Amino acid sequence: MQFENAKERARELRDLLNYHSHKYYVEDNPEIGDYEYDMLQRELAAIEKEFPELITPDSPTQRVGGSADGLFEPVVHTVPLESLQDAFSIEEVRAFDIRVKDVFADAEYVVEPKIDGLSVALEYENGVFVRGSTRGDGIIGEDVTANLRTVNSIPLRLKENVTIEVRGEVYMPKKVFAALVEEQELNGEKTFKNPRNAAAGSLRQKNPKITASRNLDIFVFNIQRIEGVNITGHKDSIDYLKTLGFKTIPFYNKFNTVDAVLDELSRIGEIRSSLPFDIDGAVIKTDSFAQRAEIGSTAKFPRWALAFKYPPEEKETTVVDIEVAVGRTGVLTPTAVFEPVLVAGSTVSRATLHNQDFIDEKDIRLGDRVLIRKAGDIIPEVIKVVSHAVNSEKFILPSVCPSCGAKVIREEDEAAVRCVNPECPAQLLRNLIHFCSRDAMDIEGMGDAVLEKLVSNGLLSKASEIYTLKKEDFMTLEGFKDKSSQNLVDAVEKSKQNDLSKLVFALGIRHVGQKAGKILADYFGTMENIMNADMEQLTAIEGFGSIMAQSVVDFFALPQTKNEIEALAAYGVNMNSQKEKIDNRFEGKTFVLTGTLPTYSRNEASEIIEKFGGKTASSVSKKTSYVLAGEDAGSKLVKAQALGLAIISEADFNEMIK
Ligand code: 0OX
Repeated sequence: MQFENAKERARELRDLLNYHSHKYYVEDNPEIGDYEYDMLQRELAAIEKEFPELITPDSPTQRVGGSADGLFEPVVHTVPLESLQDAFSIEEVRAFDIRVKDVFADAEYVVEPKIDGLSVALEYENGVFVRGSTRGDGIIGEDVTANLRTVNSIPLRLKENVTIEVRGEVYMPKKVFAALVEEQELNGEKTFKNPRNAAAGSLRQKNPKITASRNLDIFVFNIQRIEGVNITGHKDSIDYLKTLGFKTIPFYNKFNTVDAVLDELSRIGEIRSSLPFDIDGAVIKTDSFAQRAEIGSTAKFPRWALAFKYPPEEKETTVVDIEVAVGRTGVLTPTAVFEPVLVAGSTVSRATLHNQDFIDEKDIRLGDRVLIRKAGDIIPEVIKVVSHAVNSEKFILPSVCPSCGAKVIREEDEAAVRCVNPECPAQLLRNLIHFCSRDAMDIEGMGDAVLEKLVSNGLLSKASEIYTLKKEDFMTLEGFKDKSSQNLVDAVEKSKQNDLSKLVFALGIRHVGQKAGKILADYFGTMENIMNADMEQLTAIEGFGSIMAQSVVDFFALPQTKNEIEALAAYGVNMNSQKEKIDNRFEGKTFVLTGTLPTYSRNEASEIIEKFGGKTASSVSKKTSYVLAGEDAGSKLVKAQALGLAIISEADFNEMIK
């Protein structure tokens, strides 16, 4: 394609894609299907690949993949992002109205939902999105432009070429949150507590691809500053933001009496649980900007606005059972089972009771009437006991493991009661599931169901036995044929080559997660060295506390551990770290790689740095020790020069590692 034609078509495609993206993400009213959209996007990407000079910052192809450089740099807000005075009662709302009406008897109010997310400022120059930042303390926030670009409802170009800064609330829709928590639970990861934490965590990712995968959304509700446009009231300003292409706060009705405001507050309270996003209240704002200026602000809040907070919805129900389950680490976890009740939009029938201390503190007993709510409107919890059942008794966790019958123990300073029998079947199955999971030995196909069958058929009683299983063993399982059995044998075989870090994590040592597994493997190089490590050596490792160290020492002191490791080694499982240390000459040093090096790839250079005990980081900061720069080094080099850092070439680097 000729350059001129390409230029014209690229412009056309950008406009088309922006139009359809707005229809889909902002208006929720798509005109074309996903397939057609993808085709247009692909065509634009192809043109931009051929003519990179045609890429514009507002191109829909630029949502993900922006550089992480500059991420989280401080941003001084030109107009502070103020916070709101809270009110919890009708009286407080009436008092607010009296204060406002005292200054302006004709004041009108806008009532809008208070979205439970995190506030951000979006800056546009001549209609193009140039920077986005978090609220921070209202005065200084952090630059999260690359991550905000991935939020599809944030327009990269506005429908008018205005220079404007707006404020909005980034949030995670309830459905997206529920799916994310489910995935985190499945992967055995720590789960986010509520959609707000999830949104905040997702926006502060170093990798914009992760943010993109989190499906965040936004509601814009304020003009922070604007050039050359005159708007006199809040409602008009939101109408205008909508015409620019923003996804605006979903309802913002105007009222002139406090009674009408109170009615609106109850209306929002009633529909709250059916909204697809979390709100933690409603905001009442004086509409007229001139009146706002007169009414003014205190040191902390504007006097012209108020946040009315709804109490979380609470319901009463009966505890019909308290189930006790044994986790992979042997911890006994009690769960209350209720008569199902509808709370905050969904039916609740279970809630964790955490541990004996939690049960004692609230004195929860079988048959009790209890008050429950959903924390963060999602996770059910027991608030308190309303009344005990007649003839009820205190609930005490069993003294023996419900799975194997072994006596359970409660260690000092620990809330948890634990079964420590290493042969406990409940732990066995969970240990095996963990052993085979993706971040551990990554044995594809060895999921919960297969392992459960192998255990119940008596084919598996410890992890090392996985390596003795034959094709015929798998073929005894229901639904397993020649091919599927062979696939499992191959997957088991392949896992023998895993790096030591995966095996260390797979062993399921208490307090040793994936990261600690890698630290141990990288530091000691071989399983033998790890097994022989003492407290002194372990606590000397950065990032390794005494609790972790003690747990490692205790684990390897067990005779059954030694037997397991010997068996695994005998079956050919790799016991060495690919990252064997040469020496520690780069200890405490951080390298940043930039540009193309004459001989090493980035990975090769990083491996070498790690072998000498150093670290690599992706962005330049004051903490960087060396910037290893090759050809075409870009902004990182400029920044390194500005900071006066040591900049070295590959030749210098080779000298250092001689
Ligand atoms: C929200 C929200 C937050 C503007 C002036 C003081 C606070 N979370 O939905 N803040 C504001 O207003 C700002 N409005 C909102 N709707």
